[in-house]
Amino acid sequence: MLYPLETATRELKSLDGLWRVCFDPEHQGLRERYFDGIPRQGALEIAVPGSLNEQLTQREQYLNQDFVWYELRFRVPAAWQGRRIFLRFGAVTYRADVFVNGQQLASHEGGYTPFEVELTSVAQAGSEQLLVVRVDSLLSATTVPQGGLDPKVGGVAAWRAGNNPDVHWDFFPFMGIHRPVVLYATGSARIASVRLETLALHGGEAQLRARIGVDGAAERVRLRVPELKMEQTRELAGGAVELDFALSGVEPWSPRQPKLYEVEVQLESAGAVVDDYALPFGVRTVQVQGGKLLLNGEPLQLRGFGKHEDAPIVGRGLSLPHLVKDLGLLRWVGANSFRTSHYPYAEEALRQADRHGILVIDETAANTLSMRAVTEPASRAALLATHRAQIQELVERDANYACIIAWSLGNECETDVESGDYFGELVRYAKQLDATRPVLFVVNTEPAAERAAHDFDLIGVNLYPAWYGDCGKLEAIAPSLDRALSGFWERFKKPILICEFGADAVAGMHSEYPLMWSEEYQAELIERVLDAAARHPYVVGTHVWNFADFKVGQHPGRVMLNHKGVFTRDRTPKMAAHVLRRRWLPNRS
Ligand code: ADA
Repeated sequence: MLYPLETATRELKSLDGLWRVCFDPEHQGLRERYFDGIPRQGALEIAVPGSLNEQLTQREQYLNQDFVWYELRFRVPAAWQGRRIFLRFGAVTYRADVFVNGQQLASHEGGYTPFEVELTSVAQAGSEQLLVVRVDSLLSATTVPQGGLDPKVGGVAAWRAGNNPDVHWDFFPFMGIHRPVVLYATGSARIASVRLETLALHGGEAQLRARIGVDGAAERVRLRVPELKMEQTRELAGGAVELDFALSGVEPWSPRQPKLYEVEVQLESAGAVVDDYALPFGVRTVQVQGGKLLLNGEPLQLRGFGKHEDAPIVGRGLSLPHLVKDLGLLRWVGANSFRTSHYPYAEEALRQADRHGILVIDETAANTLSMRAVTEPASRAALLATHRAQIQELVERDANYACIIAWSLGNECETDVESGDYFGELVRYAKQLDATRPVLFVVNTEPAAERAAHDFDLIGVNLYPAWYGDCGKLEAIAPSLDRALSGFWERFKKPILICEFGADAVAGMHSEYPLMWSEEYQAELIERVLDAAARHPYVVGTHVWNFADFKVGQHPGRVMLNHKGVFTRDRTPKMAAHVLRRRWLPNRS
C-alpha cells in the first residue's frame, strides 16, 4: 500500500487531532447504533494518533482491551468535487470496524499495518461527514499476537499467568488508533501499488524490476529516475504492468551512504497525466553467504537493539519527537540497526531509517505464539491464515525500503514444538512475496531442540545468560554463549544474529560489585556477551534487549516496566549506554 503523499495529482487532508470516544464494555454499541453517533453522555476526548490507555486516568480505561467507539465529524474539501476520495488508517490496534455516515465500510484485523477504504460514493465534497470507528483488542489463540490463553497448555502460554491485561507476552497491550488517519483525493484512475526490486548490482550497474498496480482506466504508465536519466513507458493492458530496467552510475545505498533516488511513476490517459506518485528508493543487495550477511557484497556486522514503540502517555502511538530523539540516541551510542520487535513499526520510522542509513530487521506481530494452544487443525489453520495475512500486509507496505535488510516472521513462537510445516510454509510464503531479502524467525530454543531453523536463511537467537539462569553469575556468560552459538552453527550452518540479550537495571540503582538489577550488572553483562559473541565468526550481529525501558502488564515479575533498556523510558542513558558508546564509537569526538 502506497504511503500517503501529496503530489501534482493528489491532495491530502489529515484527520488527526482530538476525537470523541466512549467505552462499550456491555457491547451495546451496535444495538444502540453508535455508528450513527456515539452517546454524548460520558464521552471523552482522545488524541489520535495515540494509545488510549495512558491518556486517561481511570484504571479500567488504562487496562481496557474491549470495545471503544471513536467518533470524528469532518468535512471533505469542496475542491475535491468529482475526485475519488479515500480514507486511510496507518494502524489501529487490534481490530477496527469503520462506519461513515452510519454505513459500515471496512473492517481490519491486525494492529500494525495500514488499511484504506474508498469514500467516493458515500461522502459529498464540501459537506460534513460522520466517521465512527469501533476498536477492540480482544485477542484469542488464533489472533496474531495471541491473548487470553489458558496457561495450563504450558510453554509460552504459561509464561505470565495472571498478567493483567491478560496477555502472556512481555509488553503492554496498548490499543487505539495508533498512527495517522488521512483523507486523500485522486483522479478517476490511480496508481494503487508500486513495487521496486534490485535484481542485481555490480559496481554502478544495476538491474531492477518494477511492478505497478493500477486502479481505474488509463492507457500508459511512465516510469522515470530523473537523476540517472532513466525513462520508460508501458501501454496498460490490464490492471498492472511489470517492467525491467537498468540503471548506470548508481551509488549503492548503505549506512555510510544512504543514497535514495526519486522514482517517479505517472499514469497517463488521453495524453494527460491522471495520476503521479514519487517514491524514494535505495539500490542495494542483501544476501546470506556461508556464515556471512552481505550488504552490496560486503560483510555486515549489526550493532543495535530490539526496540519498542513505547513512550509515556502516547503509549504505542506515533510520536515524531520520539522518532527524532531515538534516531539521535542510536547515533549517539554508535548503533547501526534495530529490529522492529515485536510488530511492524510506523512507516515514518522506516522512511527515517531509509534516509539516515539505519538497518532494520522488520518483524511481524507474531510474538510468543503458542503452538501448544492451537493443536487441533482448525485453530492451527486459522492462526496460520492470520499470520500469512500479516506477512503479506507487512511486505506490501515495506518492501520498497532499502533499510529493511531481512524479514523476521515472528519472535519466540515455540519452534521447538511439533507444529508440522507451520514455520516452513510461512518462510516459503514470505520468499514468494519477496525473493530479495533473507527471512528468519527469532528463537529462544536450545540448539538441539530447535525444529524450524533449517528453513530460515539466518537464525535470530535470544539469549539471557546470567539473568534467567545463572543468576548473578557473570562468569557463566562466556561458556553458555559458546555452547549456544556453536550449537546453532554446528547444527544449521547459518549466520546467527543475537537478537536479544541483556539485564534489567533500575535507573539509579548502583552497587560497588555487580548485583542483578544494578546499572553496573547490566553494563558488565552486556560487555561480556559482546566479548564472547565476537569470538564466533558466524555471528553477524548483536542486538541488546532493549533500547529503552518500556511498559508491561501488571505481574509480580515486573516492576511497572521492563527495565532492560539501556535508556530509561524517557530516553535518559543508563551506565550501559555509555559503555556501548565507548565500544561502538571508539573514535568519537
Ligand atoms: C524475551 C522476549 C522479550 C522480553 C525479554 C525479556 O526474550 O522476546 O519480549 O520479554 O524476553 O525481557 O525477558
